Amino acid sequence: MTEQMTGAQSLIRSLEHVGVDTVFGIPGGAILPAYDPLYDSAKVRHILMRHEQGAGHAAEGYAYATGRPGVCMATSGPGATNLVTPLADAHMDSVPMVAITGQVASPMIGTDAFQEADICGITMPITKHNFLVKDVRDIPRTIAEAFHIASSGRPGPVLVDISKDALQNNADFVWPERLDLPGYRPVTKPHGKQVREAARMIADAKRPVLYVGGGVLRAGAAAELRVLAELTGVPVVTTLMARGVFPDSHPLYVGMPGMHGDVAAVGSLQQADLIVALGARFDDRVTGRLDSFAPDAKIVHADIDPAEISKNRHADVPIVGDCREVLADLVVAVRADQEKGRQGDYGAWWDKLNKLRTTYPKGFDAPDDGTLSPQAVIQRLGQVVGPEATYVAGVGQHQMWAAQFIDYERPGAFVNSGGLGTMGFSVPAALGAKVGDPDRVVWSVDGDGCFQMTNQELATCAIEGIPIKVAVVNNGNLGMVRQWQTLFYEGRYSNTDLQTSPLDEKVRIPDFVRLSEAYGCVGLRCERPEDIDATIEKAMSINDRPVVVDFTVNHDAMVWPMVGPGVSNDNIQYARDMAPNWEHQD
Ligand SMILES: Cc1ncc(C[n+]2csc(CCOP(=O)(O)OP(=O)(O)O)c2C)c(N)n1
Repeated sequence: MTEQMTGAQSLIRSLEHVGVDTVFGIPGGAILPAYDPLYDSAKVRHILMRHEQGAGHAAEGYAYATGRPGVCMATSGPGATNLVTPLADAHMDSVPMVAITGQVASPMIGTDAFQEADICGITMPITKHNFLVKDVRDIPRTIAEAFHIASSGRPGPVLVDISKDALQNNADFVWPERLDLPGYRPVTKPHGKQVREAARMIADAKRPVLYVGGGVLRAGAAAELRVLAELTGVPVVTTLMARGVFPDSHPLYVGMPGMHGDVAAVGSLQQADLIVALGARFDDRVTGRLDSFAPDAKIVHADIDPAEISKNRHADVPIVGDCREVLADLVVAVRADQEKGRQGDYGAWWDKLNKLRTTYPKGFDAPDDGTLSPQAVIQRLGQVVGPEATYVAGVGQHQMWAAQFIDYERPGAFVNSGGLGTMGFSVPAALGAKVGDPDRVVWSVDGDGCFQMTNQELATCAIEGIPIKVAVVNNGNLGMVRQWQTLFYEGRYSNTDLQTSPLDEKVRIPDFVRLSEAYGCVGLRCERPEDIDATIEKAMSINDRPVVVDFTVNHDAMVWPMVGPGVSNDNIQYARDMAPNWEHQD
């Protein structure tokens, strides 16, 4: 039996149907009809955010924590445009997300009506797909399709823009029996021939590397990856987006490649004769200057999105498929080869990589003026809190240090904005991650610049009972930009001093401790190396409220190693003006 209801009611009913338990959003005129039945829903919790950008990042954090699409909701016009940044962020990092926006009534569309914005047009290049719904009868089917598209194939953000009259009109609620999406058929099962070819190349290679990207995380393929690595003995590098998918403590783990990657990981790709890229996209932050990247390597490239393959680097063996299925099939193919006596010999390769690992380990110099070293703060945080917590970074130096100095042992332990590099991601994404997985300790590791972009969501955390913990790595500056000014602009620090921890200590604008307290959180400050552990332990002991720690740190610390922008990976610097000696390694 069908039931008559308003479009708004059918929207909420549809969300319930697809299993949504949380929506992050802010109401307004055009979406207001939807907020009315939401008030009555026993299944869907709405979390009232302070900014739509926060709602979008919270949805992303929720998706990271649960593997299910995060949902955010906004009104038309400015509400919808405030979602642009998180949509672009989710698109770049393949985060499943459904954004629902209100649109002005359909007769008003195109008239420059109050709070009208063509959000479908605006977000066309930064969503996996988007829908404009003007007919109340289309709402259930569109919601079903949106969730299917967001979470299948290469995950991504889908926007559903619904006109106000569609929300207000009445229709029978009809849930679609099956989805009819012509042209949308993600290939998950890889071709056997290519997989066998890849296995053969792994056996023949002398210097192979598994280059593991975020696609392996999204595919939930950590277990399969480990089996393949252990079966073959091939070294593993994980990108920024894949940190934790392979345990840092594993002997086959060589590190993170990229602009601020480990020397051994960067060197392994540069000197490889075979790169098996799994759910990775040869991002410029990984390849450095593309024309000098891994000159001797043959490429096996596996990805669920055929558009990624050979986009930046030609693939000798292209494999289209879900990384979990690709890895599972590769394991079978490698085993079959090994039973026939075909097995790679990588002894000399490992000797070389081990030498790189021991010669160029991760490290940092402690400041000699008694101030806190940001790397030490982040390293101790990881050690005291441990690998079961979720760490959510902002963007900048602290993000790189969080990637470098916290040991990740499980998939999903590190959440960050890799592709878009979005300042303001951390606090709301941590909020979303905590809602999605409330039993886990969630630490936002943020910069003083990033924190000032979205810290109003601390109010949301305090009011909604979402006890995240925030470590503000407060160097008083837009640190990463300042680092580039140091290196490339002769130390001319144009517009990077934020005055959040001035060296003369007179005024802090804002004072993060007092700001946090004003938001209903506990605010702590740590300024001396000997207080780091006690401060972290104190923060860990508070679980009924959000906690913010202002770690006031040295202003001059820099992120090393570094491959300069537009520079070849061969020229990675281990520290300022210090390059590894590759030849010496032979
Ligand atoms: C929204 C946005 N605006 C500007 C930038 C450029 N940017 C990259 S890192 C950075 C500085 C970040 O400063 P802070 O949050 O204090 O972190 P730190 O580098 O000091 O650790 C800036 C401005 C960006 N990535 N995102």
